[in-house]
Amino acid sequence: MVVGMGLALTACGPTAPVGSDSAPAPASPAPTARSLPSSAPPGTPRPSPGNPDHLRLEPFTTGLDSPINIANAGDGSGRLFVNLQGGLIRVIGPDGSVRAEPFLDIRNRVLAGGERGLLGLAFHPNFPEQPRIFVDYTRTPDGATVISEFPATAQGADPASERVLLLIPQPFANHNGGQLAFGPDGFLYIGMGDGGSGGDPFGNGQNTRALLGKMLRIDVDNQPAAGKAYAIPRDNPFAAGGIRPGAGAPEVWSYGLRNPWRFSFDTANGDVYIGDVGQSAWEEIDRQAGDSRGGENYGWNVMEGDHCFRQGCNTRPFVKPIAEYGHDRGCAVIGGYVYRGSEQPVLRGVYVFADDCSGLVFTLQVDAGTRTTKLVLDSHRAISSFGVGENGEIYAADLGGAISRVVAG
Ligand SMILES: [Ca+2]
Repeated sequence: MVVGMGLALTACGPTAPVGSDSAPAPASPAPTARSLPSSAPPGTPRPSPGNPDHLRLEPFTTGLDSPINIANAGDGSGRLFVNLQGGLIRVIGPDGSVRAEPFLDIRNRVLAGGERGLLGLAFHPNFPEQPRIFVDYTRTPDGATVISEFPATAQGADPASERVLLLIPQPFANHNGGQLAFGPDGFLYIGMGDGGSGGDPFGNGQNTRALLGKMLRIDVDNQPAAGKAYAIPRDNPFAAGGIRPGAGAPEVWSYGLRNPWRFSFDTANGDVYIGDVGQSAWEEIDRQAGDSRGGENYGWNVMEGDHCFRQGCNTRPFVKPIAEYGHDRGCAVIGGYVYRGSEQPVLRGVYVFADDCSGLVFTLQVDAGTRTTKLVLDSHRAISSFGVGENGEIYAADLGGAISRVVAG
């Protein structure tokens, strides 16, 4: 558990950082106390072309205080921007060096610990011409989710110029979602958990009028809608131009989610991959096709993974996961990315994801159409998030403080 800031996750259980209510999982060794078994000494040529069935984590940087999100600015600088749970954004140079000055410091307004903190970051897709960043955090003192915009230069964002776009009350401390990402359509997608506790006691996942238990989609570029700080995309499923106008909140894009802690777009085709953290038995990956019109119902809290959560349920109305694994292999899925970089051709079209509790890393060969989950690494790390650099390389953050590049073995 993360008890205050700065402590590595050493075991996992009822208050795991990303939302499991399951029984405790095996403890992980201290992440930094162990060298990677397959790490080559410096200067050793990397095996080529590499083995996509045995990934490893190549050290990139260390010493960060509970890193939980990785983003890039798309500005040609080659930098990574890493959210620290307590409310800082750190800048990592292309050589792995950590800049002393934070990019943003909002520790004074972030409530952090457990599953709370500075959870998400997205640069405007036209940054720096559009000099704005967007963050998702749980605020002090009540833990409500705040989605905010800050003006930003290449050097940093001004904490005094926050503009709150969306404020979503959180009934419990856990299941806050937190991922932000712009889609190829230019809209901002927001992952929201079901509000917490266990079993979704308020039924938020299936309530299309609630903003909890959802993927939301908003427009941050056009004239705000009446009473809102953002515009509503006309073709959102419950908006005027959508498939079921008026049948839900206009911000809702898809629903039936429990805790979509991390999701990503496949840059090749716009498909969306959602890692939805399970309750007590099943962890799942959901996929939404790039040409979707929204409105998918991913099943929670009627289904958990591909199984009835409510006994004897009718499974037909729901979009089933493309992959799942049981709690014999972990307790909180960390959704990842489809590799579309150029340096490791052997990984092209491979979706990489992990489990926070067990440290296991998995892949799906999505371009090959397979739904078979393959175990590719036992990392012994508390992986909190994946991210991609501007070069398309995939990086992993772990709560022990490291950022590593994911490479074929
Ligand atoms: Ca589901």
